[in-house]
Amino acid sequence: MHNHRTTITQFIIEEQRHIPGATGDFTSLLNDVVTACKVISNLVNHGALVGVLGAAGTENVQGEDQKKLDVISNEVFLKTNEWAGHLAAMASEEMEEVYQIPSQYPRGKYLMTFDPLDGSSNIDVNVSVGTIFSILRCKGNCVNPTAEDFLQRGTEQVCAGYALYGPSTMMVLTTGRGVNGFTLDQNIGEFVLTHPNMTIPADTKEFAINASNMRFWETPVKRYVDECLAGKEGPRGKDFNMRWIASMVAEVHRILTRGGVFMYPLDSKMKEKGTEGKLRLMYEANPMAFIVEQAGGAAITGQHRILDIQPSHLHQRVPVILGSKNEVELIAKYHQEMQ
Ligand code: AHM
Ligand code: MG
Repeated sequence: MHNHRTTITQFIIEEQRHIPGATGDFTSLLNDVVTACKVISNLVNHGALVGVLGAAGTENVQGEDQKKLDVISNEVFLKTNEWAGHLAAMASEEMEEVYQIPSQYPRGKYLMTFDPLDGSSNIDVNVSVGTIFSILRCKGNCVNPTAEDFLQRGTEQVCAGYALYGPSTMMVLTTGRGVNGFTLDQNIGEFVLTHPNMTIPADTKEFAINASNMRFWETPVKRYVDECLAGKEGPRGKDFNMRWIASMVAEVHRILTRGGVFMYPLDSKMKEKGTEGKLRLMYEANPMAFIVEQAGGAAITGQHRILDIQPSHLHQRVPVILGSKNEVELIAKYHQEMQ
């Protein structure tokens, strides 16, 4: 007998049935997001064969060098999502201004923020990269939304997700009713539910941080990592393992799969430069925090829960510490003790 598998389309339609008054708009929007991720996955897979690797020769709003694939993925995301009438506007890590829906298309009731290709500094060395997105309701001006309309707390997100372009392409989603993971079946061109109800173990023996910044860390982070490194003989009484992929999507995916802690904390070098973190609140921290919390984990800046932050600007950066709940709570305690 044929073994029925749930496709992402079926899953989203069934999810929508739980939303009172839902019209099908949201299902349709998510289908377009899925299509965009499939297109990007295909480009990433073919890499040098289709000439998409290497530098674009431009900088984004953050002053970071853009890769060709950053620019192409951004374009794919915009074009795939602009026409259907579900969105009022989009905002991308790669674009300074809010992207208005072209005038020939109808406007919808949702806003979307995205990082089209996170971890793209890894792309030329063929390490996993991903796309991160977050969907908000448009509450104010839905004709020509401004940056202000996007500045909603992470708790307001309707949906968040990421696509991971790794050995297999996966899509992981939450609409606030748990976290589910889908794997792209290349033979049928559909994402299939393979990881229902993903949960993060509360304890872990694994942490992820860029240790080259160690001399700039603040005391609580230094204390936490030192105690992990002290292993069995130290205050934690167990040996820890360390990982750093430099690709947040791959890092969060590992944590969703087997637990762990990911940290990109505030440090003295950032403070000197006048920035408040490395990762971006609207494109990276909020969607990942929503997913991690929905999977039973926690996500903080050190001092605060990420999802509670009232954003002050579109490209705001924040420190990020997320993953297994008990570990994140311990790091939060170390921060409180410092105050
Ligand atoms: P990006 O959006 O420009 O790719 O930057 C975000 C990435 C994250 O995926 C990753 O965790 C971090 O930057 C790695 O930073 P570093 O190179 O300092 O280790
Ligand atoms: Mg990014």
